[in-house]
Amino acid sequence: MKVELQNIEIEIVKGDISNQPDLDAVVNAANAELAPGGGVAGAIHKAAGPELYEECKSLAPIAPGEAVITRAYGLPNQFVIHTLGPVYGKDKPEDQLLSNCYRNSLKRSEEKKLGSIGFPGISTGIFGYPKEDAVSVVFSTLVTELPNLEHLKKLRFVVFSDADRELYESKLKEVAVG
Ligand code: AR6
Repeated sequence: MKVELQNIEIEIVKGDISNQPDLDAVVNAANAELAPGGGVAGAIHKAAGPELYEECKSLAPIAPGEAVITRAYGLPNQFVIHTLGPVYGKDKPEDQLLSNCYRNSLKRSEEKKLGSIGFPGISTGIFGYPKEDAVSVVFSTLVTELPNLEHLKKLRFVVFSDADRELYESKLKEVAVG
């Protein structure tokens, strides 16, 4: 699904965040140490190779809601933006921290004048954030942030299952209708 909002193309795609060759940057659902882990972080570090963690070490640790940017090494993108989502039930207020992840990732992207970025569902895997609630936070943040984006032309949400794709699509339709 593809929708244009305020001159930015918003896409929902089922796929692997570590294999999005047409995007300038992909976002990593990182851990505080910016180390390779499971899920998204595992896939990103595996595809990028060990140099990524070497660069990450100098930027860690990060706090929930923060985002930092590195080169992408073996990934087919220019940059990786690493953000630490809240652990659901532990890091509070979780909705604000999750919103900060998206806002700060977009800030890093704008600082580098990037034209395209891909996001996974931050916190919705190992960190346990309920998907419906997370997607509501994602789109309310997006609506607030879109007017601040000068360089971004394409924003892709990369989801891992058909159920997640349908959830994102139904929320995006609500936003697109207004
Ligand atoms: N591409 C796109 N989406 C994916 C992929 C992939 N390759 N792999 C998983 N997902 P998670 P978190 C989905 O657990 O909850 C790590 O070990 C997945 O279905 O990667 O923020 C880190 O080191 C889920 O919906 O991130 C941290 O310790 C979403 O992406 C911790 O897990 C996020 O799942 C971060 O946990």
